[in-house]
Amino acid sequence: MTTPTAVVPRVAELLDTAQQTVTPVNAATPWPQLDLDEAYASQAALIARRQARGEHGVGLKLGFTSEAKMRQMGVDELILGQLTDGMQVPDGGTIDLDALIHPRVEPEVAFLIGADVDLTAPDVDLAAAITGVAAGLEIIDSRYDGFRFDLPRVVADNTSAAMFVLGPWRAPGEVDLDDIPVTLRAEGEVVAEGTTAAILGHPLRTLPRLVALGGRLGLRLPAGSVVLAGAATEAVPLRPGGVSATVAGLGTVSAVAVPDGAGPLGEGGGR
Ligand code: OOG
Ligand code: MG
Repeated sequence: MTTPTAVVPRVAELLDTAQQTVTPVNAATPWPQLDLDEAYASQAALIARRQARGEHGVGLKLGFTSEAKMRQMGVDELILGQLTDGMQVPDGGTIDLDALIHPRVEPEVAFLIGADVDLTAPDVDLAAAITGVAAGLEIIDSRYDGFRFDLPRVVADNTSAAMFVLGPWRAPGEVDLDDIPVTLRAEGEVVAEGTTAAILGHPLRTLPRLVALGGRLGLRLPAGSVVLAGAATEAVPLRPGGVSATVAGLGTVSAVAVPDGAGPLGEGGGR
């Protein structure tokens, strides 16, 4: 990693403010050129700001592990983002659309890491540390106008991470993740379909990639951490109403998106 430059705190502040004010960074905003190292440093600074507000890291996510996602977003490299407790919505819980700019939802496979893992250690066997597998929903919400970015920008924006929901954990020995149908539903209707094979051929193949990327960034996964392996399908716009993801044989996870104005900040609250 290069030494963080002066652009790093500035970018973190712009993106943090965009998220907190639910206002995208528009194309007119003066924007420094970032290389990928500076982008990951900006992401770390963004997470540090959230931690300073009392949030805690709860895991890591990978992005662009499927062709469908890479094609949709026009990028071709796997990326890593960080999850905090402030982003987690309980299974069956409510997603406040007031807090989101232009949210999209995608189905995920999630892993529970049962032991402390230092990703910088040599010969890390992350698969051996898995104690749970679950279906997940990820709500992504780019802080950039029009959901448009290049690779450094989406990395700085913590890979568009906004919220996530986890289904019930299953023991890893109980589930087969090889080429399993993945279905995303909104209001009961199928809105995206794929297979776990779309995730680098098999979701477990994401783990060495996570170790390589996370190790380079000096990250650790304490016992109890969550890993999102990356969406198997394109993301779809999140509309008011129920949304669910099902990974056949693994389980279903759901949430309800509550329309703008219906939350506690609507009707007189406002922002
Ligand atoms: C970036 C997030 C990608 C995934 O599962 O591939 C991601 C984006 O699409 O805005 O989370
Ligand atoms: Mg994702």
